[in-house]
Amino acid sequence: MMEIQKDNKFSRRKLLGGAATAAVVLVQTASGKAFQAGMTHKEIEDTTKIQGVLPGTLGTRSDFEKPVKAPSPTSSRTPLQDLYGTITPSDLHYERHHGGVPAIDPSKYELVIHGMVDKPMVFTLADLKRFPSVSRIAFLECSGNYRGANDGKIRPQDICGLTSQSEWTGVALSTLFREVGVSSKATWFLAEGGDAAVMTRSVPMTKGWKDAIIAYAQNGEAVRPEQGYPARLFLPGWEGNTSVKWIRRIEVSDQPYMTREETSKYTESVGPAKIRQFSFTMDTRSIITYPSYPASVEKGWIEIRGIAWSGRGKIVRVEVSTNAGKSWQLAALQDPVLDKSITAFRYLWNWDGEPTEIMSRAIDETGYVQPFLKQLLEARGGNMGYHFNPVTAWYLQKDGKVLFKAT
Ligand SMILES: Nc1nc2c(c(=O)[nH]1)N[C@H]1C(S)=C(S)[C@@H](COP(=O)(O)O)O[C@H]1N2
Ligand SMILES: [Mo]
Repeated sequence: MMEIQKDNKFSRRKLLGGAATAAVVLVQTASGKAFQAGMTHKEIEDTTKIQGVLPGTLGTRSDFEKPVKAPSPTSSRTPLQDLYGTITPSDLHYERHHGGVPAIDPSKYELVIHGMVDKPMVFTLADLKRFPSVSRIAFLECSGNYRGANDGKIRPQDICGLTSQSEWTGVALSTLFREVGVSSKATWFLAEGGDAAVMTRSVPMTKGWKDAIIAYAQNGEAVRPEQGYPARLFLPGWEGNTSVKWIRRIEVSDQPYMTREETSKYTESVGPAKIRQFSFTMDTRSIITYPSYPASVEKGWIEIRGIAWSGRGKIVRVEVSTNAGKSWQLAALQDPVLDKSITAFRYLWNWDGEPTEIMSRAIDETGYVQPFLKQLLEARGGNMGYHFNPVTAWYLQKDGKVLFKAT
């Protein structure tokens, strides 16, 4: 920050600071050769002295901004610490696929609905788009969304970057159920993907009737290939793996199918000799995204910022502690606070510069309180696995460096 002197003069050099060298790069990459030739450093710095870039066919991200996903062979994590608000830019939506991203020609795409129905039917993409559409903003989260690190050098992206939020648009599955005439005796349906993993999950009909969407759009454009182009199942608030991408078949039944994904995977121990199966709902969670590793902070006013979400409903409260959990303060929630959606929160805090731990915990409309890691490990008999939503703490060192701390 810079103060303007009383005579209203201030140093341009100081105001622009380190941006000067980077500005050269911007001009060269974005606005082409015409503006580079013969221009002095000073002229390039002054954006009022040169013609800017002309309108194009696609927008670009500023060359100064480089948010990126963190990919591994199985997933790619959203850079939560680099984002603002609650909608994840589509190219930064996390990815999780078991057999890679298939290339599906939308003109050949078909969705079959059969089983306990009056009229088995095949829907093309155009057919799906002819039905009345629905849109809703909701988060998606992988049930395996937790990481820790003993050295504290781990970002929100690494800890829980397998969550993202979009506005999803498509046709309500209930509309298609009516179209095919689902039997009143049906209790489950199988959702099958058209990828190399042929991912399959059994879903209770109640969810299908309630709020399931066959989504063909995401944040105003066609669903991205990584998210299931040309259409995916989207089940608000439920573990990500049930939102089957590249959906090609729905079979209606009166029992679950016990697929590989719901027997060998996606079950978790709840005690020493008990396993939980069909644990669909994502629990309430929050994380402070600023300040967080690898940021550094200075003593004085800090706006603590973060996100909270719950698969059970709306977030009603986020509490922040700035003294390692000894006492808790209410954070302000940013509107809109939507059902099964990421909600932004903030808490203004004056740091005295002494080392401390800051943390947040979310409470949803069912009264569920986000647990500490210790509580989760006790309840799960020491097993780490799916559905880990612990309170995340950040340790502020005296030098202002911020490190992850397990709770
Ligand atoms: N067909 C298919 N659907 C799938 C998967 C898959 O591998 N194949 N992965 C699932 C898992 S484990 C998750 S967490 C979400 C991830 O959705 P995203 O990649 O759009 O974030 O998709 C689910 N749907
Ligand atoms: Mo997942």
